[in-house]
Amino acid sequence: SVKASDLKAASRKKRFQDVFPVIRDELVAYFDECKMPEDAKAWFKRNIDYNTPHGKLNRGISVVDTVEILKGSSLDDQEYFRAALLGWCVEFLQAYFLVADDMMDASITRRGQPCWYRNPGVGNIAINDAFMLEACIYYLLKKHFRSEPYYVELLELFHDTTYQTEMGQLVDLITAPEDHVDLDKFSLEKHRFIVLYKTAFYSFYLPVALAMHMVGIKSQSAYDHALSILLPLGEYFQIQDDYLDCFGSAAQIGKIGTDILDNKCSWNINIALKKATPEQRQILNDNYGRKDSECERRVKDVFNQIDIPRLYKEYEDEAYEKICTLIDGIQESADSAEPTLRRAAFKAFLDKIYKRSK
Ligand code: GPP
Ligand code: MG
Ligand code: MG
Ligand code: MG
Repeated sequence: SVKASDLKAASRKKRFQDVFPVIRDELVAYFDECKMPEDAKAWFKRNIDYNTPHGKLNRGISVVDTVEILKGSSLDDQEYFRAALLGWCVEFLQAYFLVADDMMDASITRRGQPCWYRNPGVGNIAINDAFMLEACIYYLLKKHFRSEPYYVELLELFHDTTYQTEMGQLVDLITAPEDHVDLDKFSLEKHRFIVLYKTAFYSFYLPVALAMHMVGIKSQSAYDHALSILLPLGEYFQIQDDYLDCFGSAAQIGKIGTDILDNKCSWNINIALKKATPEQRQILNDNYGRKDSECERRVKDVFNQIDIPRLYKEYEDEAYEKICTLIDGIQESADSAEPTLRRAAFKAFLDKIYKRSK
């Protein structure tokens, strides 16, 4: 049976998606203003349409959800559009990262379709297409938020989180050299650093902080408090991503996992290294990070012997408990001059990802 909460989530997603063509048309209209050639305009539109709207949209929708919860009442059409526009800016940032990440990770599919760079005639043009997806963010912010008192805060937030994500991506990449496998370089501490930077800031802190600016929250301690909950939430999310890379189904996650082939410092390998017998460790040393599907299979066999799926379920329960405790620590004060943090905003975000299989 279809649950009422699923129907509600579906209609919220639909409302958010309905904003997308409006935003896309604004971006494409600027190409007309600039007298860009028709073929360039068509390319840009195809880039946006292919790479931006087909994901789960959790990050984007969370901006809207959080604005509503913090404001404490539903949004009128204009408020909804502006919150959704900020949400779509997060989705443009995500699109930019993914187009580039798939080239760096030599991935095959994304969101159930070929990675953008693998489309006929695209190839390295995808590098410029990624930059253009990023540029869309600042075009939209300028057009719609330039006269807001928090405009500079929005700009800084996007710039800072982009920088943090790139710092995390740097460590992710240099910890996974293509030509030299050294599992001694991996550790759960290293993994934690990578995932906080490459994922948690942009996927969790950014959407909530945008919403906080929109409803007029100025106190730095409120942002710090939000961060202290959203970083563990982001860590949990990326551990799910790492787990699903190996144990999820491609049909569900919409992408074919590459972490073993790519020599990634992922959660699975770090847990396996902690538990492996000397014999298993030798198999991992000999087969991890080799661009060979037979080697990949041998690594997966060891992961299964160690029962990573069971250890993951244990981790997931612990992480959920820990994050709930953090959320419960929020003091909701009604008599404050500006809106304050709300437990429901964080709970909504947590519930979107708890026990996800895609
Ligand atoms: C997720 O890593 C991190 C990103 C997508 C950020 C990329 C950052 C850039 C600066 C390009 P992942 O490779 O595990 O993601 P996925 O599994 O979706 O490929
Ligand atoms: Mg990747
Ligand atoms: Mg990557
Ligand atoms: Mg991954």
